[in-house]
Amino acid sequence: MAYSDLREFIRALEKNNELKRIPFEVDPYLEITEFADRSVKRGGPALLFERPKGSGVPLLINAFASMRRMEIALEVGSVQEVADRISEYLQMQMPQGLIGKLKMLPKLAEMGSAFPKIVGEGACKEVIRKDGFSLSEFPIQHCWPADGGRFITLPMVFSKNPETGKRNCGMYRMQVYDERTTGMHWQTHKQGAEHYRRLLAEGKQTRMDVAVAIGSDPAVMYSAILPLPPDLDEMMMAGFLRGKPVEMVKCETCDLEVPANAEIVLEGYVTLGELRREGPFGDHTGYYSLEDDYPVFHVTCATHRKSPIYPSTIVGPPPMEDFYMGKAIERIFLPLMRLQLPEVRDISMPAEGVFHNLILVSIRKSYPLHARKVMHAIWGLGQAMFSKCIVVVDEDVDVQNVREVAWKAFNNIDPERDIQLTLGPVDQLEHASRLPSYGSKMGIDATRKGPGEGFTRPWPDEIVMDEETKRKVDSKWKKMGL
Ligand SMILES: Cc1cc2nc3c(=O)[nH]c(=O)nc-3n(C[C@H](O)[C@H](O)[C@H](O)COP(=O)(O)O)c2cc1C
Ligand SMILES: [Mn+2]
Repeated sequence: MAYSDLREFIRALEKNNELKRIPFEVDPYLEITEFADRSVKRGGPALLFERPKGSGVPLLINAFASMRRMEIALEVGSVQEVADRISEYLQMQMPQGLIGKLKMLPKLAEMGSAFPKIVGEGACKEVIRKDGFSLSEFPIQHCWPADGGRFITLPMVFSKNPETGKRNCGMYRMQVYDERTTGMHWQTHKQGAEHYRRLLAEGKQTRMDVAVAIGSDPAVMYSAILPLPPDLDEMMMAGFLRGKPVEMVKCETCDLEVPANAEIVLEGYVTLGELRREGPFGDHTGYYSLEDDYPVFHVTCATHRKSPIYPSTIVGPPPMEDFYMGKAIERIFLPLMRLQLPEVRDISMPAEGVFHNLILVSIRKSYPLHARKVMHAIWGLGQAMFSKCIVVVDEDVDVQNVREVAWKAFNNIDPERDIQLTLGPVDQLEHASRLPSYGSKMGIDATRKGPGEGFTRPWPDEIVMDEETKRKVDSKWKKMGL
């Protein structure tokens, strides 16, 4: 019940034969990437590099890189159990109206006694270093050949909303510039960037406190990537996921709290208005994301366990570790999406669509242009707004089966009529749009059309063999030894 920290998770992976220790020296400069990439593509285990070149700190990678490992991380037999748990809470007292339903989200966490707890001390403070430390002590990967440098790839970045005081935790990569300075790659649409913008607009202070935790129990680490509504505390969601409140400790040098069980904590600040070139970085699109200007994180204090473990990941041509993390999000968030869009039966984000490029949706269609309504709703729904292409099919199509979707969707569309083009915000990693964060989207209505949509021709039936013939052939088939 509820891993106490990263080490306990590592032990669980090991017990399940899902982790391999690498006792010899491997270079965090490119080499670890090649190990991790090959391993994930071949369905191999998580890897614990005990001797990363140039550092005394072991490096863990691919800890979430399969559905089985996601299940171990979330302590379930199937990720669907988490979705079912959420559904149960949602069904307990269905509130009325959209606002009521959104208000239900914090309730969810409350019911699981998920509120984080502030505690006086934590293992993350076994060693406290306000001077004489360097980021170069950690085995921070240089992931791909044309990367702009070394990047911390699995950080939990904590900040506070200056207006509401609410905490946020997001996973935003950090490029190492020197011993105590990194980039802070929170993209425009993310909460860290929103906090930064508000503080800058207020004009009352010159710095924004930021704390970064690296390595914690898996529910806490995973919560950093969840597309939660703004001001919904990821630590509450983590508490709900692990079934036990997350223990937080106050930082030494800034007004923030971090998970007490963290392996490594970097405390510091971002100077408002200070930007620096960040990237390029071999990204989860399978392409290098281009250089751009991002805020700079100054580390004022590093705290860590006596012998910390540094968790990392790589992104690149799919599928990678983040695909499995995203697949679990797809399952866990479906009940929440269905609060507002009950007509949605299932959704799927195939690996090749790298999350934002493609989402397949099956719906129970009830009225003309229903598929368009669903598209527009998805384009207005949290981070689903990034969806570049949405394919909407009828409920009898299994969206987990990409071949079935392609077969039926291409059969069913009259392209001129069924394609919806629109403009909207696009993921900052999108490289094909005419401007950064500004681009078009395409929805394909591949549902069956009816007279209400001006379609009066008969619609053909799908080909299915009758049961009697199948039975007859079953026995003859066996007789033939086929
Ligand atoms: C491995 C990994 C790396 C990520 N890197 C970034 C990043 O550099 N910048 C970013 O804005 N989002 C990144 N994300 C996605 C965010 O973590 C995700 O959108 C999260 O929901 C943001 O949280 P927020 O809504 O609290 O800002 C990454 C996700 C993963 C799984
Ligand atoms: Mn958030």
